[in-house]
Amino acid sequence: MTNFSLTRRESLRLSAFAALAFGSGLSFAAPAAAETPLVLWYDKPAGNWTGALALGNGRLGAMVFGGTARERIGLNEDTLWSGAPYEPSFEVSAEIRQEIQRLMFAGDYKGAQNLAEKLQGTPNSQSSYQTVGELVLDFPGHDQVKDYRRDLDLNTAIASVTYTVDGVRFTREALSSPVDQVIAIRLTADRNGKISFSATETSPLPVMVKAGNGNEVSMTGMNGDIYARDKKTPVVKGALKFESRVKVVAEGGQVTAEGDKVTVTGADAATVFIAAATSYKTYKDISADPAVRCTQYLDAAKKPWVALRRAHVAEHQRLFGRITFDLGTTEAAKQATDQRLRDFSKQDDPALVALYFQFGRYLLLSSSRPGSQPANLQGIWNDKLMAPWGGKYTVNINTEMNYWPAQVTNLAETEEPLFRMLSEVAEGSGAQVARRTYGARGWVLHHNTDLWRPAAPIDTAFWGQWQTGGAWLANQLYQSYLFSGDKAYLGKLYPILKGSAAFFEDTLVKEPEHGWLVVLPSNSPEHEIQKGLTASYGTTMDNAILRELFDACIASSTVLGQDPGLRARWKQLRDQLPPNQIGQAGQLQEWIKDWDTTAEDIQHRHMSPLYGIYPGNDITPADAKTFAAARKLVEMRASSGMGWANAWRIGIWARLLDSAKAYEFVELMISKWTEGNLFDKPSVQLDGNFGSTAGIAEMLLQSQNGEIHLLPALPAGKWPNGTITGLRARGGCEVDIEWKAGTLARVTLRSKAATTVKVRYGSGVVSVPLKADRPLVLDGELKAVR
Ligand code: FUC
Repeated sequence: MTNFSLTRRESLRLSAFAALAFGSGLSFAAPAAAETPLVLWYDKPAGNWTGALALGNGRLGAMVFGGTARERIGLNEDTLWSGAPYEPSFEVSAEIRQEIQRLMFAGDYKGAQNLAEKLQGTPNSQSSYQTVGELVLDFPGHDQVKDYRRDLDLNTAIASVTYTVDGVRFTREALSSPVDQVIAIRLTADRNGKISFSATETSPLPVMVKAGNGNEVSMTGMNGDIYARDKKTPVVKGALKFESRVKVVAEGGQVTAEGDKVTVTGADAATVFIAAATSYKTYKDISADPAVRCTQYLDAAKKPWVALRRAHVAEHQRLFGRITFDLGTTEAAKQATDQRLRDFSKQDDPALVALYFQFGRYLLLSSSRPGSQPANLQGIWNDKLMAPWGGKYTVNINTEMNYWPAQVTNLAETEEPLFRMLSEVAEGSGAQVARRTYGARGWVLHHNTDLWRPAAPIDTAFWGQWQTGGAWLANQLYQSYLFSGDKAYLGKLYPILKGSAAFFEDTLVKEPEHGWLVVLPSNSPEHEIQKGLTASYGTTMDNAILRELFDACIASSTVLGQDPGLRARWKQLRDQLPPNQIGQAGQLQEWIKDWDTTAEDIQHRHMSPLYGIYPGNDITPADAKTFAAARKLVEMRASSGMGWANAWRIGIWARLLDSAKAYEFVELMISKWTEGNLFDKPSVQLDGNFGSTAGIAEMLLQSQNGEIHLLPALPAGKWPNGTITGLRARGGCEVDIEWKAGTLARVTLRSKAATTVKVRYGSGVVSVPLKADRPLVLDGELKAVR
């Protein structure tokens, strides 16, 4: 099914034309911004990392600064992490577990938390994602330039820089190709013989940089060690080799390779190819040869620029182009992107919302593709050796949030690395930790993992002693099945779900007060009950996650016709979990006891107890009392000092069907929590981008309650007219929505298989049969028009 609109076809033709033109050394004046709404553009080079423009093919990341006399391009390869394969678990005695339980039930939470230090992994820190370094291009004489412009076109995933020096117009285009597995840069000028530059690479890791082969520079090195929490003591020695190799192909002029540089003089045009690879094969095997890999990548990419570019653009658009989003364009859209961000609260600029929404999709596609590593805290873009929080997979919210847009915004393929990571955790460390630390079957994952897939609790019990990270991810992947209806996928997922359930079957304990079954010891991620204390049991988030997990197991085993004998047991466990409780302030309780009003940080960033509203579906409008209590809790939480935390609030408010509040957080994200290059702030993590994109989608379409709910939280005053095409709903349906003057005008539904769907708009609900691959159009009153 193709979703390309006319504009997209036109833009495809335009890009193909531009490719030909650039390929032949011609260049164009910079297009006016308003003509190409999916472009981020700036009139100056980036001053720092958060101004640079991100490119990625899932595996290889590039940050393009757009300098003139010196261009720096930050380089990342998604398997360059510190350390080497390791397993952090060890035997913990049943007596320790029983003593923790005794202390908890006796009300000595602090004592229980202290004893839970004995459950933390060895090491109790994890690996850091590490930068490869930078490609450096020096252009002699390009200090004073005129008519400068740099941009990133989300439609083509190409970053361009154009400027004039001494009457010559120079153009550079950069891309990270998912097809050819290289980063490539094309340098052209509007006069022959004007391309002169040198290229080299640098890295903060100990490396050897050497020119050779007539037109290449290779940078070879080793990764760093994993450090203890003090960030000084090495605990796992680095053992991963890596290489990045640059190859320069010029048309005309001269190319020399000497010392640590390749130099091009007087060429008509040139293409710089950058390959990067490590010795990582799997989380257990690091025996690959990065030099061989670089050679293979560079050999395979030996193509004319036009062909490389065309294949790149086509593959990017195949996925990115599935959604179009138009909220209208105002004069504001003519400004440079950084200016629009600064002025967002002061002017009407709905097109910036559409750009920001699409940027989240762009980042996900650029940092997670089949075969790559999952998007980490920074996607794949990191300029440090010790990234903040290690740039890890923090699974008490951040990694999940990265993937919230995957299904609803029609990028299902991006989930493959996440799914693969989860199976690796489940078969490896997750099972080891379950057995050794808890004496249980199945598998468990605590609040972080990394390239080596460790599953033990880490940091300290305060942070790490939370057992439902794996179950949360398993639930999220089960949701993918609800979107696609793909039974083969469910068949592969089922052992992960079942293994997660098995762990809790063996470890849930009965609390004495009500006889409920609880996860113990646990916490409500990072939220302090009192200063220094997070340890608890039976937290609201754990209960909601486990209800969904057992439900998913029952449903999957039914669909797949497996394990009929386990269903009754899962149902029984599910029904004995603590129910959602309403506290004295009328709020949904975060913990098993009503501690919310006295908790350390009432505006805590994590919205863990609201998991049941979003992204989960444990609390629905049908349960009006709990739904109202959830709303009360969000009100108490107000806003947060972290970007991602505000992004989460968009989705929650959308699920609470409050368009004004949801919009308030969209506005807050764009005006306050977004860097010049559209990265989430603080820019050390990109989850806020992903969470915002997903949240905006939730404002326009929801499908968690067995019906396709159109425009459930549309801020009609802010976005009076709009069209979004290609959103996905659970049940295998694709949905295009058009609204005018704040009300639904038209909806188109498509499904690959014949099915009947329920469609809701406001209080109106209709049930419509869909034929396979035959779009059905309904009008604003939900009547079929053809
Ligand atoms: C969680 C959050 C922090 C940060 C870190 C990566 O621990 O509480 O704010 O996002 O993950």
